[in-house]
Amino acid sequence: MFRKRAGVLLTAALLVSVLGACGDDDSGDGGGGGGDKLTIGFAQVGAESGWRTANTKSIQESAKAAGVELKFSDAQGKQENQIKAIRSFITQRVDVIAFSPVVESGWDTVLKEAKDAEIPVILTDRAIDSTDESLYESFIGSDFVLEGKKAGEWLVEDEKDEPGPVNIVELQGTPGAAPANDRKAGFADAIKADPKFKIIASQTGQFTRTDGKQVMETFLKSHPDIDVLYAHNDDMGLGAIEAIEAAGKTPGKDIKIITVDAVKDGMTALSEGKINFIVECSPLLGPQLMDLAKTVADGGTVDKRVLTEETTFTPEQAKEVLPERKY
Ligand code: GYE
Repeated sequence: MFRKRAGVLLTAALLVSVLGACGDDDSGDGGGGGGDKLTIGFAQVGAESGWRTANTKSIQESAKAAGVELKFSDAQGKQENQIKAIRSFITQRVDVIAFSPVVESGWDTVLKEAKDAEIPVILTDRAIDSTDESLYESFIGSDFVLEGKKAGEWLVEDEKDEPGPVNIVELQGTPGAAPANDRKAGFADAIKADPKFKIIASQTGQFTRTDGKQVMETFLKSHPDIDVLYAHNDDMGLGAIEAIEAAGKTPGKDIKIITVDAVKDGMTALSEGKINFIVECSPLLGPQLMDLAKTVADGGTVDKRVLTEETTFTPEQAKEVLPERKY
């Protein structure tokens, strides 16, 4: 289908170059005006966390390196803004649309519009909740359920000789976002076999430092007996550390802290023993996204699911890798 559109475009480009008599075009791109440079419209979630900042940088830098024209839009955490951005990319007739869905549901209508316009879509970082897999070409990103599981499994192992109860508070990501839903589910699954693990409070901290701090303050006020904090990202964990210290407690000792992401600030806190364990989630999706976009734009086939490889870190491991950590 896309080949057909490419064919139409090529014919149009040829017509333009003939009609425009632009004989002095020696750029070598053959398009008589840069017409065959791949254009990607990317609708980003926002700038809520260190992870997101690193992800944006990765996408922008790799677009530049790959000679791709990137139309970048920041949705400031709002689904309606992302939908608007996607519609504008359709109107501008970009070659490929990529986006990281703020929430999982509610995408079918706008993605059908992209499909009708024969513009391929690549989901980046987060999945959508739709039964129609034909609405996108590929989904590149992490396995968030597995990340939650790794967090829970570490805790189970770390507490194996303790009688319990182990009182856990949880800071969830943005409500309805795939990483919030899945990291919650994976963690719950890993701890469920032993009733000594009790999630005594669980609330969203919106993936931000400010909200992480605020919610942790309320947790600390209503629960004097918190043993563990599980935060769905580093930033909320870092905000919570401020609240814990302000309450006169020692993060990493009085309250064990587990987070997800492994961005530089998180890894620094881990190396200082303020966080006890981090599950890595890589934001460096740019280079693979460019490759996928080029392939789909050329009419090639790509894997429906491209999984990111990730590890976990203890304080000792954080100390080792921190000097070379790029983000
Ligand atoms: O973990 C969090 C960010 O979707 C994987 O979004 C991403 C998450 C990441 O705000 O820090």
